[in-house]
Amino acid sequence: MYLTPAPNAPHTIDVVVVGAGFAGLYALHVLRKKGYSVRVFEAGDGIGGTWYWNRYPGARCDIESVEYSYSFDEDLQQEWDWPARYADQADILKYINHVADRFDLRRGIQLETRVTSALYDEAADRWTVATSRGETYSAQFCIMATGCLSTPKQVDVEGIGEFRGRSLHTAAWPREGADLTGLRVGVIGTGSSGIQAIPHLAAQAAHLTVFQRTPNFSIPAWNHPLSDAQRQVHKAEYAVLRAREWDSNQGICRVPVRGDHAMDATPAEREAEYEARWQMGGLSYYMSYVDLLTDPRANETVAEFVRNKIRQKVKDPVVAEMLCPKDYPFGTKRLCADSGYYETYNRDNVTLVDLRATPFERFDAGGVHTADGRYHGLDVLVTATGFDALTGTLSNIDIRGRGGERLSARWRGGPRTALGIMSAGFPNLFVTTGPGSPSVLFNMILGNEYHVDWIVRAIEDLRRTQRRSIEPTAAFEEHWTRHVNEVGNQTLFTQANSWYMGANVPGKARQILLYLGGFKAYKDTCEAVASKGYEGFALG
Ligand code: N01
Repeated sequence: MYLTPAPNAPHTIDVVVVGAGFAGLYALHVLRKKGYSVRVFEAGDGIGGTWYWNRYPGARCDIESVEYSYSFDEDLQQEWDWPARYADQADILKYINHVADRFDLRRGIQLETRVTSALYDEAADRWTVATSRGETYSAQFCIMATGCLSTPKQVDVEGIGEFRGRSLHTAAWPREGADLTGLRVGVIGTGSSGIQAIPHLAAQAAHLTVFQRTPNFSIPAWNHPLSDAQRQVHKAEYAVLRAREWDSNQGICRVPVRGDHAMDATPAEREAEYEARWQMGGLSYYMSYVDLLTDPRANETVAEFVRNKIRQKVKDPVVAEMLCPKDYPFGTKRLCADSGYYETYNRDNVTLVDLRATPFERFDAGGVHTADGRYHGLDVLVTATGFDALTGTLSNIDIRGRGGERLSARWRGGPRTALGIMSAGFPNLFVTTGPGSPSVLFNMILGNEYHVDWIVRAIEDLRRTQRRSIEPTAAFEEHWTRHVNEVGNQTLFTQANSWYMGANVPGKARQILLYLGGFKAYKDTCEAVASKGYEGFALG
């Protein structure tokens, strides 16, 4: 509870949470149960974070829903029925809304409110948080539950503004949908969003032109509805499944996890393994041989296996080769899970344009000229160009810590964090699934639960020991940032121009944004830090 402040005085609360996605809702739930006054600010006019904004046709989770769901409440697990193996965007949003109602969270959330700044007041050891509605809040703690993929990257193609047809971004799809029936549609971007949307766009449009800069590896999702019997089996297995997830590196445990090396296997054994993973579908290759993402020879064996699958699926051999990724290692751009993606190129109304061979030359009101002299007339241009991931949203908020130092300036050469949760000079400011944590390489829902639990334990420990603040030492932050980079450099991830490397946004520092040592090692470190009285952190 907080008292209504005098005019122009800030509202005084314990914790400000920014973002009402999976992390923000869980933070609100846990903190409120422990008696803290909390306010969650959300820019959208609904809750759900990434699942609120990304409502493009075909948007669907690429982790099985029985795993991609909250684990913190057994009753919630038992009462919720997932309709399909991989839930679509609408069903995930329904689930999030159910959680908000079930735990009475809505009264703690302020929608259509963007946090514009967070300024640290050193004398008071508090954050002054300003919102787009002109309010200010004074809070002892700030939790940036802003998500990893929440600032869409607009397409950076010169002259694209000349196009006068309809423009749509997959991460800002109209709530009422977009009827593309009978229209000439172009799509730029063949990452997870594009690959999920393209079969749906092709089914509606009169003609679909896919402008591809880099092909991606995509594995069939083999999505299917779940029967009551299957749901009952899942519900009975939850306790065991969750225990395994918390003890795993990826937090995905419904497929076998291997610990051996592809290069120790015979070609026939590898072929059998890759075929079995193909039949399991989705992201299961990440749980296959441990050397796939560290040894280029091992990586090439699986890359060629998947390329051959593409060649088998796509009838036109020229188009098939255009769709085969060849200039970065398999899995170092996030694998996609698709439903009928490659088959879409067998349709008569779909054209694939290779932008590497024939780049855009000039947009005009009705379409675009490419370097081979062709003109592509378009009514609608869909951009599926991704996000300024992990750091973009935080940089867009004016966050200033000790001495007025801006977080965006401190991170200009690449983010520097302790455990991916805090940054030196920014006391009591926490980030969930932030840069330098396993983040998107671990089951995101569990990763958010883990971070919220760690943060709330730190807040409780401060209260218990009558301290006011926690902040990493510069030395520990330096150590952790170096460690994240050293581990990253032992993998093949650094060879791809991916958003994992910050390489998708012009001008962004190229640095691995994720901790690649696996969740198990990461969790052990976080637990050791906490149990040693927050070793590496200064308690004020
Ligand atoms: O974005 P991306 P996304 N000219 O960055 C292209 C999660 N997600 O929204 O590779 C031409 O992957 C760019 O080309 P290139 C998931 O973690 C999950 O698809 O830079 N092309 C690339 O093809 C995913 O990894 C789910 O050469 C341009 C594409 O745009 C993450 O979100 C579903 C260009 C961007 O791909 C991001 O996926 C959807 C330009 N100027 C998303 N600029 C599921 O759960 C960019 N591109 C299933």
